[in-house]
Amino acid sequence: MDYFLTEEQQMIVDITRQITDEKIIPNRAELDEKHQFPREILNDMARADLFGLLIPEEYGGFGGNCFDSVLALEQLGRGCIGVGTAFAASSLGIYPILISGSEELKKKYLPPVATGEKFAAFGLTEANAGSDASGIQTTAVLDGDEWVLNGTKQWITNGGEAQVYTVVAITDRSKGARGASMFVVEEGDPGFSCGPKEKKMGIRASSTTELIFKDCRIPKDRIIGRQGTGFITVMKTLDSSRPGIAALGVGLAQGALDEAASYAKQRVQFGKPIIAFQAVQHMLADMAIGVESARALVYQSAKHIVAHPKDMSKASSMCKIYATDVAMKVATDAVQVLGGYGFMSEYPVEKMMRDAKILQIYEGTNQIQRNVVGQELNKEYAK
Ligand code: COS
Repeated sequence: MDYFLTEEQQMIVDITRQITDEKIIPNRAELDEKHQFPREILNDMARADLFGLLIPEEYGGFGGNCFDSVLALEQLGRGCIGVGTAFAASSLGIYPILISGSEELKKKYLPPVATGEKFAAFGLTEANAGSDASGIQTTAVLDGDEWVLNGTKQWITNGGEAQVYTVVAITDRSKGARGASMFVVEEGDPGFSCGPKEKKMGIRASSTTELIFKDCRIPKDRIIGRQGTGFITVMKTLDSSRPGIAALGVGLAQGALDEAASYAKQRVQFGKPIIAFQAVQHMLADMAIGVESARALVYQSAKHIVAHPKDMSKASSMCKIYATDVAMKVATDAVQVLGGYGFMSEYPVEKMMRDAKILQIYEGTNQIQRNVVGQELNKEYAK
């Protein structure tokens, strides 16, 4: 369907489509098999200025918005959401600085991330704080001119590969959600290390590790925003980034539909290509309806967020839920259309099905997202 993109938006699609077709698709199986971080592809993306997409021009970026980012991530997701996640996690890592950081932090950290010279990562989750994000245990205590961090973050995307980490820690436990603050931690800071790479069901091209803080000392001015505003920054960060996860879902679903439809045209059984059988046609039709309706909701949600930045939670969660549930369903059905071949790793749909699962889990499970939508509806209908 035609979404009447502007010339600039079409350019973003064209650049990311080319990188996906030429660099990601030919290499995705090997990256998955070797659990290999896609550094070369990310360097290609840096040369195409993609890391600056969301960063304002005054800090060396392209000055794009949520809709631009959705267009880029959809294309990358069509190729491999492991690569797409590594790319998206760098934006996730700098959102807290963009949203709440001081001018000094912006000037120091945004330009090298915009050029792709440095990668970023976002540290929230802990062993006992997943959906219950305000239950984190990591602490930060002010000691003279330094903050001292202690604790362990879990399942952090780009862990061990990033140079800039935005991390949330408790600065005053008595204040609940208002007692958390965010900080910038750099690779090489004393007392900071990353654990080994986790072994995962999918998105194996992305790196996932613990972040370990043992009396990690960082300068006082690395706090992001005011003390006590960390949880709010985290919530706004996730509201901003979830449409990107939704876009990875649209891309993955489109890729799975493409594979299923082209297989169904060439696979002959009972003397006919299987696309001639209504059972297969109906599956493909439902997949296409899912992809197109998810795309429409993601695009519209992104446009709403650009126009109404103070009213993003519901749109962000709605599109994340819908597009990632569609991605899981379409990838599963694509495996079914390919039958036994779909179950084999020489066809890409098996990887797509494994990869799709994380979309329903990370950046807030789809169950928590339904709570967010429900709470927003509760507020709307109280008016
Ligand atoms: N934007 C701005 N502020 C927000 C907000 C949002 N989207 N959501 C909540 N807040 C504010 C609330 O207004 C409240 O502020 P006050 O202290 O002034 O009242 C504060 O944050 C606490 O909110 P709430 O009481 O709703 O927090 P809960 O502890 O109940 O948690 C959920 C709310 C479950 C929605 C939150 O913990 C969450 O998003 N969990 C999922 C985390 C996640 O995505 N993890 C993935 C890790 S990153 S890959």
